[in-house]
Amino acid sequence: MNVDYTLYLVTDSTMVPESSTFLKQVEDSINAGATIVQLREKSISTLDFIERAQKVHELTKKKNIPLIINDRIDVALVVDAEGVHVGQDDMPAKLARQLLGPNKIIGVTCSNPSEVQQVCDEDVADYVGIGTVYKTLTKTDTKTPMGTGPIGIRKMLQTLKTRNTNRQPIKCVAIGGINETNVTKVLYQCSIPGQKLDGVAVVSCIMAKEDAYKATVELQEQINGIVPWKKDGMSKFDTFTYNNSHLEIQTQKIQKAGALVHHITNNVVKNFSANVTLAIGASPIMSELAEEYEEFAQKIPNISLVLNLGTPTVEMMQTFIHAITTYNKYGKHVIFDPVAAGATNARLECSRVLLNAGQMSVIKGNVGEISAIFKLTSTYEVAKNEEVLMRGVDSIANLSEESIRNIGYAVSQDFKCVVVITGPTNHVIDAESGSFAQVPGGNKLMGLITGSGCSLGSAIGSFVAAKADSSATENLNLFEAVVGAVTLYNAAGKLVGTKCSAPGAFVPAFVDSLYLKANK
Ligand code: 3NM
Repeated sequence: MNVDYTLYLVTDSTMVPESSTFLKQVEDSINAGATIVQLREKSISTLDFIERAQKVHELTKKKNIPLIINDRIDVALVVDAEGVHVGQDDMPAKLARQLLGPNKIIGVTCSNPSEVQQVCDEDVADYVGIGTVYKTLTKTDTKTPMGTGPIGIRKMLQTLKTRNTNRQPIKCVAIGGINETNVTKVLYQCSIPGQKLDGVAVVSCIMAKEDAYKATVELQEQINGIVPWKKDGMSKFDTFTYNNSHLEIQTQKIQKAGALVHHITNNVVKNFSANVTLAIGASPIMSELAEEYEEFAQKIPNISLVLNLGTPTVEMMQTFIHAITTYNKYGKHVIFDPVAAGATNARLECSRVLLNAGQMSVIKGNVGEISAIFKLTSTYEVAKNEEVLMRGVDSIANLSEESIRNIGYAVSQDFKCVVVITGPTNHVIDAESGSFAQVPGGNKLMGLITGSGCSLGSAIGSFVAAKADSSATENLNLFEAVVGAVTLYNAAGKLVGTKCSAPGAFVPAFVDSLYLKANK
């Protein structure tokens, strides 16, 4: 049976609005385009379950879509449903297969890579339901009640991919907290090269809606529509050599466009970062007032957001999340600096939460920080690189340039963003287009002043914000904008290094140097 898992409706009779009935919700959703239905009833009698299953089966048969029964193999057999779905504590899939024979669909709930691995090893299931993607009120006893986010889903997809290569694939749908506002994000972010979701499974965003037909149509439109998360197109090249004539074009554009860089950054670098932004020709906004973010992101055309994890607090995390979702909503670029992500597990967890909360355009860090983020990628378990040492903010890892680039590539691939790894040589990587640039470092005095790394984020923010100027004729892409920022920043550092021998005087000289280079 060729099953379409695209929009998988899982029923729940407890959340049907008063204005409707259970069967009407299911029928409306089927008529509006649900592609497969699972009858999930946790607290009704066997007799009622059978009657309900028979009625729902009439509806699904009319549309020629499969009916899957949750947990109850006996009910599935009685109504001759097309399949069953079992959880980890239900009847083992192997036994279900023995009872149901080879032609029925069997699905299994999985919450982590080892559960997926087990399904792969047993090799009797047709699909896995992987979750919980995001926190949900529908099922509160899941193994990951706060949600695995796309990061956790990608790790499960990696396990599935290993099994699926060159074989009849086990299909997969994601479940948990998916709705019309995040479905395109889920489909975009929950994918790795060679393995994507076959669909999404939803309960409340259809069953609890006043108009289940409209809710289903809306979801289908989102699923079939243009993915707003997609980055702008990029040309293909192996190693990108930055043309200095681009720099002039880009810096002029920053000034012409009135680029604004909204920073939510750490207490140590605020002043320096604001000065760097101004020197380049953009304007800094240092706002931690969440209430104004909607206005910024909606009303200011050339604005970007720099998120810096330097001095995080519990309250700041909420502000960060609000900022990410708001800037994502309006398609504005977010630059993420996971400061000291490798220093403590708590900081890595902050990074995980933020990376799960939305889509970053750029992740920038030193080798230690990007190596920490690498742990969150789907390839980490496979590639476990024992050489990678993490010791806080300092880049101490003795990694080869090739290993650094591979780590950056993995991060870029999973998080679908441009990655900048700073150091004596800076690496700028975009896995999607296979673009890679090496930018020579600035000056070693940059390592002796606070904020030289953080303020590179401001430079990137300035270039990336200006890139959004649609009136400009030059079509420089995101990757090129980032390379431009890294080039300017380091060239300015290098220039100062020739005149300055100590860190104190370096700071003002560096701001001047940036200004002069950007205003040539
Ligand atoms: N299984 P909603 S989450 C039935 O994580 C179910 O395995 C889950 O409901 C899992 O779409 C879930 O309303 C409920 O968030 C999902």
